Amino acid sequence: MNIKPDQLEDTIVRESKLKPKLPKDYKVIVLNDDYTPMEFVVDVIQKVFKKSYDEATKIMLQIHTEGIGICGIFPLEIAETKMNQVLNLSKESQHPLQCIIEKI
Ligand code: TYC
Repeated sequence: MNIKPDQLEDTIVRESKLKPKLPKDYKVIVLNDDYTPMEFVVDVIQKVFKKSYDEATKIMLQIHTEGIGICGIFPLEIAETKMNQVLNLSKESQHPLQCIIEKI
């Protein structure tokens, strides 16, 4: 592109405005605690993240041993929804299970 100096600023502004914004992805992370039953965590992971029993069990054990586990990666709105689903299920059952989202 051959741009004269007086066109430069305009071109930069236009290009940055036109550039399509890529959606940013977020990790949905479930945290370990000492009280939530393992079966409950497996059940929540299966329901919210549509994982098989075996896959959900693997993730739960990873959280249990490492302290945290990634249950999935999604665009912001979906990540927030999934986090809130985990937190609501946990609250309903009076478990302290925590879930956060983190930008990649
Ligand atoms: N640490 C819990 C227990 O021993 C089980 C557990 C696993 C809790 C994963 C939370 O995200 C979690 N009962």
